[in-house]
Amino acid sequence: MRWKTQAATLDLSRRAMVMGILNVTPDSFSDGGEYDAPDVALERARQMIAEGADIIDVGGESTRPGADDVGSAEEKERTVPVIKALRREWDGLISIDTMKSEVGRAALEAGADIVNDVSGLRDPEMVKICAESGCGVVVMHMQGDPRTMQKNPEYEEVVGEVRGFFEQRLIELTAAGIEKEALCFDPGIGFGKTLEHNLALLRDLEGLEVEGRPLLIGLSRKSFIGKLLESDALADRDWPTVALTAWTRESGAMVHRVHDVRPNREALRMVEAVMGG
Ligand code: HH2
Repeated sequence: MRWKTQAATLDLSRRAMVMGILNVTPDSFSDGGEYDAPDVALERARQMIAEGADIIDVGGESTRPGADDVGSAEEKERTVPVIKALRREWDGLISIDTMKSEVGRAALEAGADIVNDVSGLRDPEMVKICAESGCGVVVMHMQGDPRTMQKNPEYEEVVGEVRGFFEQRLIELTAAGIEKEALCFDPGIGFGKTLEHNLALLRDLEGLEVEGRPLLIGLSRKSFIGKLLESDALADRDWPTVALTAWTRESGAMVHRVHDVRPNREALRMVEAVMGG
């Protein structure tokens, strides 16, 4: 299994990748406001790289349910200086977590390698930018939009519907000029999904694989973990995250978007050692 970005073609056949989350936002649900100054953000990125992150995912807009919209200019101001500074000192992979084409373009110009779009590239201009640049692309499934998505999500059969979305986007995006090998799909845990929907998706990750494209999973510290634990404390969500990282690796997820890099990376290596091959 390969994933192509303009910088490199990544071999994902054996070793899964860790995507470390760098939220340069004042209001992200789990770490908002902690890393929103560029030098503090850079320091956090260095720490995640030292812990073994393969990708640093820079985000300038919170997508938590009910979050306020941020303008493109502000989102660029938050993310571009961090990407530029990180690019100067690190040759690993940088992704930009954005739904806005203007932000995507500026981030790629600043040195990002991957566009991570939780809307699955709804903006046609984003499709164009990705096709022209040859960047890696994460296409995430979301029912509705961040402001309203958790109001009353409904599916007849969630796994089939998410898979259908991946199949359709693969056809549309490749027809628009994005290489198939650049695509990575993500079921969007918590994005327009109830606890039961999230669990059904996690239970059947194999059922989500489309044409050999890699699956990314983002479940780190998400609220369904709090629901299962019957606890609101974010600090309680890190160990369950590691457990689910191991589970999802065994089920085939090859990119893991996490806050706490080291324990999740170690869990991946343990599972991979047992799986062999
Ligand atoms: N989840 C969040 C943000 N971006 N991208 C992908 N591909 N998959 C995800 O599951 C995903 C994502 C939400 O988490 P976080 O960034 O920690 O919080 P916030 O949205 O508040 O910034």
